[in-house]
Amino acid sequence: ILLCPSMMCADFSKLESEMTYLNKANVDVYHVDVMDGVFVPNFALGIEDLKAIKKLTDKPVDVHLMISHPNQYVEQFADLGADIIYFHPETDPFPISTINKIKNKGKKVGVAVNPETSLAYIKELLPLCDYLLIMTVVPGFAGQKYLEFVNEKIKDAIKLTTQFNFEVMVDGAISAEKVHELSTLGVRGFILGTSALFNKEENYSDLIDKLKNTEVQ
Ligand code: S6P
Ligand code: MG
Repeated sequence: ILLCPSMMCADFSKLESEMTYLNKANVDVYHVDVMDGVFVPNFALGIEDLKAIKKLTDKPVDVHLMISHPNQYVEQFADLGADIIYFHPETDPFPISTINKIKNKGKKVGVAVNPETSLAYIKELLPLCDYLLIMTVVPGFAGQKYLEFVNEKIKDAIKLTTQFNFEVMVDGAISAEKVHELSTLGVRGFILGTSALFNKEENYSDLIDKLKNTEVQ
């Protein structure tokens, strides 16, 4: 499984020490939430934050673009060193062009979908993406409640992975129990925020080791 710390939940007043501990823990991909206050009613990380995170690690970094007009910005994020670029087709009139821009930069393509977006809505994109990021909360804020109705879509998406070449990732209120339950179903990656990783008594390495041990053999 891939475990991806959601960096908007980290303490940015001590980013260097946060990243030192996360780097030592067995995390796989740093998850950088970018919000524009338009597509979602909040602001989160941006270009300067991505640069700082890149400086502090050699591990892969993704960007989750919760912004309008992602087509205009994906190349800039690729140039800044994002290894996986997730965009929301709900806000993109040119999703195939966006995918091609990401691919031409040699980066991995991630399609991110809101809880209410169906797989039918993105059927043309499924054969073209490397990762499908299924939101299990309405994007915008950390610390929300897991939306159980999305489980049906997660199961349907996993079935489609036999036909196409993408992996299923989940983002939103992912607890240790959810990592266990969903990895058993075939979900590959988990974005970890306040539910499983940040603001806990236990250190990052121990938390991550425990989560990795829930992996299906
Ligand atoms: C939400 C964002 C997510 C959150 C993550 C936080 O808009 O895309 O990546 O940061 O869901 O995790 P949690 O466990 O606090 O919901
Ligand atoms: Mg996210």
